[in-house]
Amino acid sequence: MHPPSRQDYISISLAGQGTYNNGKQWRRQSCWRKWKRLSRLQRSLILLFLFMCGIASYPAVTEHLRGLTDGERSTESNSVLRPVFPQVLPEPVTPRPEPSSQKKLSNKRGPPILQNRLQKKGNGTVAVGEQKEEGVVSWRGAVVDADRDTEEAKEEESKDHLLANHQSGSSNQSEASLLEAVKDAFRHAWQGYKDFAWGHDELRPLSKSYSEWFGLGLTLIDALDTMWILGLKEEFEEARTWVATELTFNKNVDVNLFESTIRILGGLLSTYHLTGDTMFLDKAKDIGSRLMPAFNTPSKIPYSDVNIGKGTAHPPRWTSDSTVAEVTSIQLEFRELSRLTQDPQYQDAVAEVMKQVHTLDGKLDGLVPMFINTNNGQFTHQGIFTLGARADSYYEYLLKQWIQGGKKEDQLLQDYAQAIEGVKKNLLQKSSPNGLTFVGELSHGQFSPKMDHLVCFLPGTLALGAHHGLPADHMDLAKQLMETCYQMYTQMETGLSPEIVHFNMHEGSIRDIDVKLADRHNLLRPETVESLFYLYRFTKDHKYRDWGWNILQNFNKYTKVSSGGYTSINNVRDPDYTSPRDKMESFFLGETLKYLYLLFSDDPSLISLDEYVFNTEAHPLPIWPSTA
Ligand code: DMJ
Repeated sequence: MHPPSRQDYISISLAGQGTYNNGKQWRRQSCWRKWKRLSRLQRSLILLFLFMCGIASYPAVTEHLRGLTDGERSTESNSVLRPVFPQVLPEPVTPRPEPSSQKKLSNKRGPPILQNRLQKKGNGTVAVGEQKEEGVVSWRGAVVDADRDTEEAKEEESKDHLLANHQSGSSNQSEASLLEAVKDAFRHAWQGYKDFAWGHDELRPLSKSYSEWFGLGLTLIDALDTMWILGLKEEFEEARTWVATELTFNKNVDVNLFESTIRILGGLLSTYHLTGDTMFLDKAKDIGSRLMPAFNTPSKIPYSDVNIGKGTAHPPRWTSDSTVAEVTSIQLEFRELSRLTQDPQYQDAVAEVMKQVHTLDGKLDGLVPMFINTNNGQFTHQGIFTLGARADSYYEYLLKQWIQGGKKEDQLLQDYAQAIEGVKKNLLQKSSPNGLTFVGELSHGQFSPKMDHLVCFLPGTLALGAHHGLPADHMDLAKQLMETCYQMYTQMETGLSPEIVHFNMHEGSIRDIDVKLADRHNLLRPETVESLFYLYRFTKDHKYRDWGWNILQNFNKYTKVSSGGYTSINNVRDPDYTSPRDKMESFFLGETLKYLYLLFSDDPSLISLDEYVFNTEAHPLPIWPSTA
């Protein structure tokens, strides 16, 4: 079914009925004549309208430029925009090459709705969901392919629609049916990847093609342990064969140290542990050793990028800085590689980073800035503190390294505990009117009520800490933040969270959460369902499952592509017009669906949290035995 055609823009027609055969000159004269004919009142109204449009778009655009987030390292990498405040964010990411066989999609930025809605088709203006070129139609935001068998598509749509409209939760369903729903979602996502992107980094489900980042089969590797945990043996075996026979790291390609560590090295190590198959360990050793040149810097703080074929490393073109979260969130994986290979070089390299960061000036009550210089080893762009992009997993890995090492490394624990106190003191506030607890940001002493979806890892990490003996008030805070993260979903018209929200703090506000135009996208991110998994494991409170169930239904309703795969969307605020982005991030299979499955499982021994610690890409690594 096609959505009713909509007029989502205001048209001011200054041209007359005449033809356009005299070119630009004619148009300019005609417009000027028409303008002169308007009354003073009419002209003033038009000018006022244009002025208001300019004012309205300014904050959203500047915020968007300033707020390039972690995920946008990968998703917006084609952009050449520079941030407005270069002292905060030196430059966006390295462009990712698109395969030449693919049609280039527009990578324009700016308010996504306007950008996509006004695409011309013949003489008319159509919504992107109506575009037939790529075989896509949109029905109440549910994405289906035009070339799909109609009956089959209708049946699936109505199933999703029914489910989404019965968001009473998961309580009246058996554990088996909940687990099966996640398996269905995985199979559907996998089918799309298999059909259109096999062996490539990411599926582009609408254009039925793929995108490359490193050219290393990122989605396939990220998904290996998820398939194992979900018991999808056939799919796993096929993927294993590809890894064994096709995957090679002997490639002249620049990879991001952090992303390839958490997704590739982490994915291979965890699959090795789950399966006992040494082929995965051999591959892990190969990529691990190829990443080591990143640490050859004057300060030993690693560069962001490594050429795994040439053995050379370098910072981004525009700076000699690395991101703090990136250099401090590779430790679990490198430490484990050392333990398995009995070769200390990996652990030594990442321990040196932690040692230096521990002693650095420029922290605020244990909170760290977002950048660190690879020449002098000092923090740069100081004075800005966030639990979101570029700092987030620093905090996560303090706690998790401590757990991984058997709770012996006191410095890690102290840094973590101090940072949580720092969060409470400097970043925690309540919204109005409903008093939602949220984590904002601080910029040179100025508080901003901005919270990235990425921050929603924090309830889970706090709960994990409390489970491992940290103060009980960490659990209280975890529960409050969990509620807030869920509200970020449920208060949106699609029931899916945007990338970034702003909380209202002034008395008399009518709603707690605002979303700027440029922040309305959803990238199928895992952080909220990740935290729901921890909260449910530790409390057994069924509301967390219900919440996860509702989120899954909304992913199915608004992001599922019927010809296979799921897509990120641009607009969580309009169920009729979600504006799909045509990209399935590898973490949807690596993390989001895995955490949903674990959330719905009542078996605490399925990846026991007393035996495993998840890396930041949801790959479980063993907690070291006490003799290690
Ligand atoms: C993942 O790659 C990891 O979870 C990372 O720590 C944060 N960003 C994405 C998921 O949102």
